[in-house]
Amino acid sequence: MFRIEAAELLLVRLPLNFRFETSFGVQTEKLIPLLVLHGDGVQGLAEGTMEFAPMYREETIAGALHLLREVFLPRVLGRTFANPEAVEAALGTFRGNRMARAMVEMAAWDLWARTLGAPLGTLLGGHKTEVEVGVSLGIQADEAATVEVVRRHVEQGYRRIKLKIKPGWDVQPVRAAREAFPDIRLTVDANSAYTLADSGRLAALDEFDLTYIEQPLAWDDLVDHAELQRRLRTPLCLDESVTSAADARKGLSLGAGRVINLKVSRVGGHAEARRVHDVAQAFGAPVWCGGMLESGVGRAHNVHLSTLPNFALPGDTSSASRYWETDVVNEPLEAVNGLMPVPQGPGIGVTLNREFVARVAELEEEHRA
Ligand code: OSB
Ligand code: MG
Repeated sequence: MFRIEAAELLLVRLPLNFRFETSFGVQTEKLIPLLVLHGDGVQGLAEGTMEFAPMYREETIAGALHLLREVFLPRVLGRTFANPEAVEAALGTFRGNRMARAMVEMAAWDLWARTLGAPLGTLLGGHKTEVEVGVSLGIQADEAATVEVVRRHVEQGYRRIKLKIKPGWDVQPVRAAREAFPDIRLTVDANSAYTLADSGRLAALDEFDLTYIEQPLAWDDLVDHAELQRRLRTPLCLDESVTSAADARKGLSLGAGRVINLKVSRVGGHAEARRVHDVAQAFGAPVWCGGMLESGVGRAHNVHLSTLPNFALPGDTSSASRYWETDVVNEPLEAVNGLMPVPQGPGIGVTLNREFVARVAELEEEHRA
């Protein structure tokens, strides 16, 4: 049992250490909503991964702040819950907006785990004490820059390199990276930039021994992905278009992909993420933990979720120091030789750097029943 006494809603802006270009745009900073749920002497932390503009999926920060203030937080404040699934159920009547709902659900998991004094991963059913990680590398200026940035991350020990691609910039960077590094685990991510009419161009990637091609087609599509998968040798990996265990079941049974990029926030929280994990396992499909350029709060959640057994491929949860000069948490989250240690304190195992957060926060609100 735990009670949700109060909530803090924070918004911080962090400059990124690198320019991150994807098929949908360029990011040089990250605007990050944080939620702190206060219980009996413990706090639960979560991070929103929706963005300022609806470029990845449809959710936005403004929409999430509105829903948290006016709809979701009023449903949980001042109430006692048996477990985090009961918090999920309290928001279960609402449609969509899973990243916003996930903030409440994930903070509840952290609060509950801290109440019990157990690491979150253990409560989720995970056993690993470190998880394999790769990196997601943005679109570079040319082939030489691509090879150079791949080299740097291979040397750091990352276990998989993912290159962002878009129409007109796909075979070129992949060929350059593959020729320079014949043996690395290499993947690409198109963030929904192609259509079925491009299947010839995507089939040209078959010769590069990619572990998968991530989300080539529309963000809300499963049917065209199934048709594309029939035309390719390379497995497809679904990201944007899986927001629930039901989507995972439909996608895998249609043959829309053979791998799932599992982002806990995209599917509405840890309970649903575990269901997606289990559905994929039943289909014999591996999952891996995606990222949304999270601060230490979201990153720690991701690492704990990744301790479940069917996270069989390296995740995007690379070292926090790649992203930021200063993180919002006190504890370092650093991979060594491509292995990220699972923070071993209670809950997600990291704590807010309150002094830094107060300095960079653009919004600080307290909500009570
Ligand atoms: O598609 O996985 C994606 C970042 C923002 C939005 C979507 C995606 C990504 C990444 C970055 O690939 C992964 C990370 O380093 O956190
Ligand atoms: Mg992706």
